[in-house]
Amino acid sequence: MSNITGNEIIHQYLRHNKKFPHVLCAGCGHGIVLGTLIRSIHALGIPKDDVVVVAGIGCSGRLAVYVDFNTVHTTHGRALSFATGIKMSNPKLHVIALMGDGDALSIGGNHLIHAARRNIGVTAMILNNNIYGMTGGQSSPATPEGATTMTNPYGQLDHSFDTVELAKGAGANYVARGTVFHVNRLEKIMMEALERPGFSLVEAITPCHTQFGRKNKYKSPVDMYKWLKSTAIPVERFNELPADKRVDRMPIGVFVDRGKPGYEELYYARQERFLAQAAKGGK
Ligand SMILES: Cc1ncc(C[n+]2csc(CCOP(=O)(O)OP(=O)(O)O)c2C)c(N)n1
Ligand code: SF4
Repeated sequence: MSNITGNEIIHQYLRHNKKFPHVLCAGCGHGIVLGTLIRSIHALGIPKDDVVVVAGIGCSGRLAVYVDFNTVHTTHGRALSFATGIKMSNPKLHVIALMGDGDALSIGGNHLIHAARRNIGVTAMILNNNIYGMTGGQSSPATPEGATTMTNPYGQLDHSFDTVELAKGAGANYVARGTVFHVNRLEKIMMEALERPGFSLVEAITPCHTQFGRKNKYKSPVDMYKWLKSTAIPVERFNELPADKRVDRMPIGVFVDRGKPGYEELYYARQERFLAQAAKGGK
């Protein structure tokens, strides 16, 4: 049994001499998500060369540049388009798309629903901090109704997306939500998501005190982590609550686990069938 610690594991996967110091604010949850992803990949024994991390643009998008996998830092909202192409050209790779809530649900929303509908074998991770972090705190589709943001100083009027319900409705194969406060649970979810065929979506709730918290009564990172601790509840317990007790609680855990084969699997199986038919003279 190895005595190697979580931090030592993470250090084996970072681009130490190239990309540090990192740009994240002290207390940002994004680094915890990355650590969780690295430990999950390590625990599953997936070789570095078999992993492709594709990221969009945002503080979350920066994560791809720090890790020593195959990485692609793409354009805003398009991580899933690049990830789809990579998976289709080499289905053996573990393709992971890292996206912020703005990246995945706003400019990239169309790509998200169609990747889920198509069931492409990509693991999508949405780092939901309820805000556009990198560009200064504009509202995103995940900003809660009533929250104060740079673009909604009198409170957000529109409803926010429920990422889990959106992905479920679009047909995603595996849908789960975790938080960076509940790290062990998040790690378990990520391992499952990486192992599942087809399109897996993990929503990781991660605090941005800099752009979201300080305008919404969570001034410090600690306030935000306390909020995660008190709000999140396992989905099994959430489902037993009466409607009035569900208000302001956020279910976490696994919501969908359909186990359907991925698009690429069906595509290549069909291709093989056609090639075999063609070899027999098209019969
Ligand atoms: C096509 C395009 N539009 C807008 C931008 C500006 N932009 C950069 S990051 C970003 C939002 C990032 O928010 P989110 O995806 O939630 O990630 P976070 O920074 O919060 O991790 C925007 C609008 C861009 N880079 N490209
Ligand atoms: S602005 Fe927010 S999301 Fe970006 S690094 Fe700082 S805390 Fe993290």
